[in-house]
Amino acid sequence: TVKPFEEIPGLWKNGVVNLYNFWKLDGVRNMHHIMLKNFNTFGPIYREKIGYYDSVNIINPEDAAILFKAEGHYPKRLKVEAWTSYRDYRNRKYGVLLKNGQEWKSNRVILNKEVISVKMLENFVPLLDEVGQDFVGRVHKKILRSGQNKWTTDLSQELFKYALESVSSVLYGERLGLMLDYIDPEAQHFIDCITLMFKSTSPMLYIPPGLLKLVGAKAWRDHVEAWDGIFNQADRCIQNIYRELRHDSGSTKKYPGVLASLLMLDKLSIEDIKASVTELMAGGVDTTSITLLWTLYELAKHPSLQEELRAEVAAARAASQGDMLEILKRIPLVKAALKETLRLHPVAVTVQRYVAEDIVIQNYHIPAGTLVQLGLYAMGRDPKVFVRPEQFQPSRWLRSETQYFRSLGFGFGPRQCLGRRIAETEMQIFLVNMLENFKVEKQRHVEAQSTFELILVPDRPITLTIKPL
Ligand code: HEM
Ligand code: 2DC
Repeated sequence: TVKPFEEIPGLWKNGVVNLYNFWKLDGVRNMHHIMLKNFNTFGPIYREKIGYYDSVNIINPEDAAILFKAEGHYPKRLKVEAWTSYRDYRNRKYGVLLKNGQEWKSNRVILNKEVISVKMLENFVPLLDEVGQDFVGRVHKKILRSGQNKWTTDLSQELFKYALESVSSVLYGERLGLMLDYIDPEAQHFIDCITLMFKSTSPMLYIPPGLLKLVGAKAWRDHVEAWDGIFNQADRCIQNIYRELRHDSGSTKKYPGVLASLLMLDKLSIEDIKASVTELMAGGVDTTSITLLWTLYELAKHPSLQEELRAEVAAARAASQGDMLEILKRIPLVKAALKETLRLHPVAVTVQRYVAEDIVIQNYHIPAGTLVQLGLYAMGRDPKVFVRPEQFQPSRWLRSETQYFRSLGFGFGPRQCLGRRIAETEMQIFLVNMLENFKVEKQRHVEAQSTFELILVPDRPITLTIKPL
């Protein structure tokens, strides 16, 4: 017989006491480790309440399948109140990230065609490849200037610029020029604001932003300042395109970018377009850059694997006469390496849904409306789910090992990451270009871990050495 909801193990009876203990343990930055510990203590399902954050947590792929089958027509993930509060405070529209229900669906369906459909790849790939080539050029220059025939550096700032340049070129069909020596200070400010925005969000998962605003807390002030910077910069970019479009209304055949396509399509209001394009621009920086940093880190730790990837890329290039769209169809191991990176170093610590209907997981009844979280980080490291999970082995994704609900780094279903196609393509193109030109090495002793700053990021600078082939 099915056990009642109240019997799910875990600490959920006193949210305030739990919040106090959580804070003492520096729980905010360790939320992924605490989840691991909780699954060890309570088993594959536990309930938790910290502050006002009340959830049921699961780890098994089979249970993930049950969760996503109950997500309904308008899947809803955890409401990040800091983000909605800012928009309410400044009277800005929610984009697709924050909308729910029918309004979310109608916006999302239109955005899907322009942003995540496979058809768009032929438009995106040339734009992204140009950025990839410019990145290679920039690295060559740095190596030359060092006078040592190598470049040793913490690449994160360079990768932020690569990611922003990439997503901007797809959104606006224009380059920002971030691969140059002198970059627009506004663009650098935008990058800093995104990092601050994520960082200042995490405490507000547990303490309502309304309260922090009331007492004038720093987290809230930082958060407002960060989003203000993000919206100002995005507004400037959007205004530019809007003005250009009025002057010559898209007469040329050249692909004009996501924003101009949406404006010409005329199916969403300008305010809706602005809101979602801003979210895409902000969502497109730290996510892909940090994933690429982790990938380079793993490839530096595994030199023979790095050679295997290089050989695959060389063969793909030869078989495709240099056509990048064709190359991308011939690099399964590179794609698997990115999957493997997201298994060990996911950007999102969980994927969550408020379930639309009553369900049964691990023989417990879970009523409709409950917030259920799949612990992505914990699942990726669970030996019951992945053979030798501690090892970075891209080939596991190419063997017959079952993949059933195991590759969820971008979420799942109709509410999955809207930027997924851009992210994947941008990262693949980055790796192709880098592998063809450079070898990546690291100092033996530094072992980086994840730390939670709303997204999971490396807990220390990752210093890599790049050498020409
Ligand atoms: C949502 C991961 C890159 C924009 C999400 C979600 C995840 C995710 C897990 C939630 C999905 C769900 O609830 O099922 C990632 C990862 C990335 C990445 C791992 C890179 C490695 C990007 C990029 C963009 C972007 C490059 C923008 C170009 C968005 C947006 C949503 C979203 C707008 C909300 C979609 C909606 O609610 O309908 N992402 N993301 N992401 N992501 Fe990404
Ligand atoms: C953070 O407990 C931990 O892709 C919380 O590009 C649950 C949670 C809810 C929503 C998740 C968030 C976590 C991590 C960051 C995600 C976000 C949904 C979208 C966002 C995964 C797991 C992200 C990074 C978007 C951000 C776009 C935005 C800045 C405009």
